[in-house]
Amino acid sequence: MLSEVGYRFTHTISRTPGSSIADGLRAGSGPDPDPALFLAQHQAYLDALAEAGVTTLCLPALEAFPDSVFVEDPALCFPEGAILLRPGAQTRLGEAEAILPVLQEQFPTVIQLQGPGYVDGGDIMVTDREVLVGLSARTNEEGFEELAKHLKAWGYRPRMMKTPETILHFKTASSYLGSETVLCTRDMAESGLFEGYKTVVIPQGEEVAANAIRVNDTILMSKGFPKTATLLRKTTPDVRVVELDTSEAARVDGGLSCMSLRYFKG
Ligand code: CIR
Repeated sequence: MLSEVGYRFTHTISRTPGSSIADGLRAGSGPDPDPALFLAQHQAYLDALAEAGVTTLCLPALEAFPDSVFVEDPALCFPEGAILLRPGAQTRLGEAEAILPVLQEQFPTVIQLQGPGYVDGGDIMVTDREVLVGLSARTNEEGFEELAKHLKAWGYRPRMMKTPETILHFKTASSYLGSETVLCTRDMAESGLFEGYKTVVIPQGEEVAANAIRVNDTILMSKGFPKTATLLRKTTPDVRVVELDTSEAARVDGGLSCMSLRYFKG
């Protein structure tokens, strides 16, 4: 197991947002994302990943699956291989089958969860010492148990957590920053979920900024949250903080982590 498995990456896989993105799942009832603007923001995201030192692979849009740009949810990737997950929303389960051939091309080993449980990648936080899995409306205990069996076989330490009820995914409100540090909302920090980790607590009113990603020596965060940007630059001075516009992904409850599978290939 790589000692910096939570943020040291050489490769990413993403998927172009389709024009069906307006049919993506969302809890609220705000305006639809603008497909052209989403595409431009997605390209800027891919450029920022490349700038952070990874080789990016971007798959063609899958119009039949409006949420398929959120490629983090149907799979989980490690240096040892990939695990095909079972997304917990009915309209998204087929995304796993669609990405399987790509994973089989990229990884010598691909494990496929058989069910009947469900796990969304957005509920999984890989830190440098364990794999935290938050139970949610999309991830259940049976899914966790099946995933945990495979993680343990590769030497990882899975731990079952609870995603707070008010949010979609565990990582909607938290992100791993490396060096045993988690960026998270005040609610998550105070819930005790991250006992044993250092926490960087998101300033009030900027909760959306909690979904960030550390990729090598760069943190990608959403634009428009100046207090969080300042806080991150102060608390992680050796890491470059890059702000990206994620307004269109946010309209369908997505953020930065959701738009890539990140992994290390030795
Ligand atoms: C969904 O509800 O599944 C999508 N509209 C958003 C998924 C965001 N994915 C993530 O947080 N990993």
